[in-house]
Amino acid sequence: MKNRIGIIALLLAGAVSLPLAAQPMSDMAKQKKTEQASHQGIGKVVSVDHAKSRIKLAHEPIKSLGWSAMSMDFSVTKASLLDGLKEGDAVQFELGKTKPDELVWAIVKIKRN
Ligand SMILES: [Cu+2]
Repeated sequence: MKNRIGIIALLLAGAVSLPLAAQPMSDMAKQKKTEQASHQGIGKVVSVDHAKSRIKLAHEPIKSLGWSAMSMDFSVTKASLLDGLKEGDAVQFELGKTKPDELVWAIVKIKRN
């Protein structure tokens, strides 16, 4: 009798935990896809750190990442991407969501009203 209750408990635990275990896996797969994808952003240069190959941008919402508008730092793949960029410039940029930072691999000045 005790064994049977144990087996029923195991079956119940399995039935409950399986769907829960499947959830994070599909989220991880989705997240990996997002990280590899390229995303487009528009924003304004807040500051440029040429020595560290970093740029702070006040960007508009980026729907493909689910981001609202904010100011944040980005690393760039090449220091030369930052050449000619200065505070206040309007820019269009392309980024990937990587660890530990979002990485900008293309950035160009744009004209905005
Ligand atoms: Cu952001």
